[in-house]
Amino acid sequence: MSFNVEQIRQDFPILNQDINGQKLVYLDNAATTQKPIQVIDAISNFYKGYNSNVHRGAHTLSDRATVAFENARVKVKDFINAESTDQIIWTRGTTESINLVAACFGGISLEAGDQVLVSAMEHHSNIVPWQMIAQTKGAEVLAIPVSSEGEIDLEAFKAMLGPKVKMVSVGHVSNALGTVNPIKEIISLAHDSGAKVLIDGAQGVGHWDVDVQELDCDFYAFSAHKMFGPTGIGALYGKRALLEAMPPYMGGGEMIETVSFEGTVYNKLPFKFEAGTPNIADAIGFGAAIDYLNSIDRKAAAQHESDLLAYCVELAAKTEGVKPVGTALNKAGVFSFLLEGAHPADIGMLLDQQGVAVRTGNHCAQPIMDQFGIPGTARASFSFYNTREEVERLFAAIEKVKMFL
Ligand code: 7TS
Repeated sequence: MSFNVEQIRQDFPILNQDINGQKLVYLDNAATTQKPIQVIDAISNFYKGYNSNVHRGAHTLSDRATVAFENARVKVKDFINAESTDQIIWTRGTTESINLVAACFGGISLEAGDQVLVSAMEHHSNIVPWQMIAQTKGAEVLAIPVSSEGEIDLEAFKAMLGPKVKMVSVGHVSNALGTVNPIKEIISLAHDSGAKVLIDGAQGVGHWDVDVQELDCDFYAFSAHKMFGPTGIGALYGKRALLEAMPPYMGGGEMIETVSFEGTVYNKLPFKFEAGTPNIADAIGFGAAIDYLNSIDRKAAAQHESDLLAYCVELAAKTEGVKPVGTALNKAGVFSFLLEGAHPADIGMLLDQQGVAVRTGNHCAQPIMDQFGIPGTARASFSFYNTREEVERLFAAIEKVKMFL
């Protein structure tokens, strides 16, 4: 296994195009990563060759679809080292995974006066579902303080823990700032205090190995589209005892064993949480994305991303007017920044005119932007298919933005 960025780029046909007259520089990987041809082919081959509904056992195509669909679940299970495929629930993505836990686990575990702790830099999808269930239960959602560098204040966190805290829900990596949180320590502290822990892995699992058993998290939520797979599919890992104790999320076909007006018996795990015809094609595409990740040297890929970030920080320091937002010691390949005298939306538009795609705004993390007293940032986020030349293109484009403004 070797890692060669030029070779890797051949797998991503979308990268090889001009945008607004310039070669595309795609630096919006935290929003969604691009898809390798292997994933695109897996989805296309499903529709061309064996599209059929699953778990019906009705005919050969249905059997083929079921085998591929369940095989994808095995790939996800192995990828995060879950104990069993029973503990891998297909969802539409991180957002749905967190909503499921908030509604179903929050529904049975939260009582009036209880507390849910999230960090102050969470994505909205790891804040709002907790607020929704807390409101119906008379519980409250409290923010664990985050420093001006973008690091969770562990001392403050320890002080907040206590018998009222039933759930701690934090991101593996902040999408807005790039901070890699000390989740192992957070999980262990929360457990010592009797709380359960959900890790929002949207920005984590695509970048380096995640072992849910070693982490000992109670839930881990993630999206395929941020790890080179398709949109509309993701997964929730949960500890078996918790998933068993939780009621279903939605009712319908697939999630039942028997239905009668006298009483319905729910299906076993994982199907209890999978009402309706699932997203079969994209689950298979997700499996292909995992095969792809397993086929590259992931350690070298992670090192490459980290080198790109370091190069970006180095060039930023030499560029007058650029102010990084989020300077934690342990960071993933996310560079959020402000440019003196420019609104983030204008930066994004002017970079786009030069073929450079970044995201601007509050990155669905409004509370931390409010804390910093800014409306948002421009954000370049790197993947292993990005190059040093592309980082240089970003800063050359920023120089032009400065001239325009
Ligand atoms: N959690 C984090 C940390 C995220 O970065 C995102 C999406 C989500 C949850 C929600 O994931 P979804 O797949 O269910 O939408 N983050 C971003 C982003 O940074 N730019 O666009 C989406």
